[in-house]
Amino acid sequence: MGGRHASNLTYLVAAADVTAIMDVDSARANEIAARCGGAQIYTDAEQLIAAPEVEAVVIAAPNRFHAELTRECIAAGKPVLCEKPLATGGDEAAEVVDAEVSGGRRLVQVGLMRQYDPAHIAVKRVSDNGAQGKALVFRSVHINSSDGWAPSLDDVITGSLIHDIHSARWMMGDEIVGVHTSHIPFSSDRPDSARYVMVQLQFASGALGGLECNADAGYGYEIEVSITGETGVVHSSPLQSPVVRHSNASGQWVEEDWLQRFSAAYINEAQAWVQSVLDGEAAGPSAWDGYVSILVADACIASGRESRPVAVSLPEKPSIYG
Ligand code: ISE
Repeated sequence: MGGRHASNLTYLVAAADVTAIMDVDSARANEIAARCGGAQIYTDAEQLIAAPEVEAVVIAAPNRFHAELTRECIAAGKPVLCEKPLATGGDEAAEVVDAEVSGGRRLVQVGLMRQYDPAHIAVKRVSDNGAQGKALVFRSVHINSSDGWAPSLDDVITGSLIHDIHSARWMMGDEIVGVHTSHIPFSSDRPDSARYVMVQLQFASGALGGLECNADAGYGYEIEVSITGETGVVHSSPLQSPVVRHSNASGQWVEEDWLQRFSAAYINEAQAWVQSVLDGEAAGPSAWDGYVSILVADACIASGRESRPVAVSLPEKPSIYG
């Protein structure tokens, strides 16, 4: 992801230059720096964050470093785009929110990039215009391929379904107040693994939601979202590629992974972030959105482990988040 963000910021996003790269893999750091026109290589993330030539920071480190590095950026007063998840748990995410609130202004955008995906935006726009009546049910289907890696229930929820949790909140304009998780393990001797996860959502308005994730579909990568209203349904096309008819056959290319499926969303996300840096006002998915998505994810994990519905209670939203 760091390499993709660096390329987007160098070649496809206006008004930004990549001036510094840090990676524990020095060969990869040098390759990306060369690709970005000769950025300065750092071996220490804190030094990169503090560097005067660095005005804003993208964090695409392993998840366990996200919260700490984001707090470092906040302390340095530098805008930061932190890849999801914001943290590895609710308490750690709350510390990021507290640091930002203490500073008195938003500096953090979280990499919940579906908010910049044209297909998701179109579904939300149609639902918001009210043509289908009141929104009753949100659904998402997340088809992934794990390339032989058998993810745990925690991995699937915090690494994959975290996107769908944010989509549910953002697209419905509603808070999630209850979850109920079920899953199918990869094998009976790995009960904590998760090949298929289903989560039922309850929203504060009384609306319902359903999230599904196939962690190892074996054929490609697909994402579909839909909102059912009182008089109709609006849903995205699961595949973005054109339909090809040839030799008495018809078909579509199924994307390989999220980098292919969301290539435009990542560019739109980075351009919006750079514009927010220029404007001096953070926008997009906030640290609060990142925090709430993790609180919901933690509830989904508890529900799956204990095979019971789990309520989600949210603290009061600080005023800096609107
Ligand atoms: C990956 O880390 C992502 O963020 C993708 O957007 C998601 O679809 C995938 O399941 C995750 O593993």
